[in-house]
Amino acid sequence: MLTLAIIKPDAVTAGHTGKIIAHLEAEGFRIRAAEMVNLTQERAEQFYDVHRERPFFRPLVTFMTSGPALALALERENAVSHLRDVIGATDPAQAKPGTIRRLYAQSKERNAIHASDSPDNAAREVSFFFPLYGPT
Ligand code: 3AN
Repeated sequence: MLTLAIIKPDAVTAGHTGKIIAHLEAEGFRIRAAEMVNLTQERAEQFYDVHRERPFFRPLVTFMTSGPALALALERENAVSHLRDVIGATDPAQAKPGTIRRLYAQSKERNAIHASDSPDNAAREVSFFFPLYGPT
């Protein structure tokens, strides 16, 4: 099973990419596809379309287009739910010790990593970045 992660611009810019990849590999995820992306405003809006009406939508799009981000298609048993456990809560202050967000995130917005939140969204999000990969 595949899921999508994005190492966000805050973590890439801070030089945490390698440590986060090592953390993911240690949790048994295999990298099946990877691309450093500079999201345009249009692409970021499309990706976060479900959040369009939320108050944090505009700043989120601005943040996600502020620098390079690393999109990863990750494979593992129970990939979606395990990755959600490994990244921790949206707010790093609420994230459990040892989770990626607890270790590397700065705030609810600058929270180091994205992970798909359901198998349906994982399929949509993997093909959003890796259309040649086909359905998961
Ligand atoms: P998660 O990334 O944990 O699935 P979502 O899907 O609720 O969280 O939110 C998507 C993204 O929107 C988050 N990763 C975060 O960057 C941003 N976000 C969510 N809630 C807030 C908030 N209250 N204030 C600022 N940014 C937020």
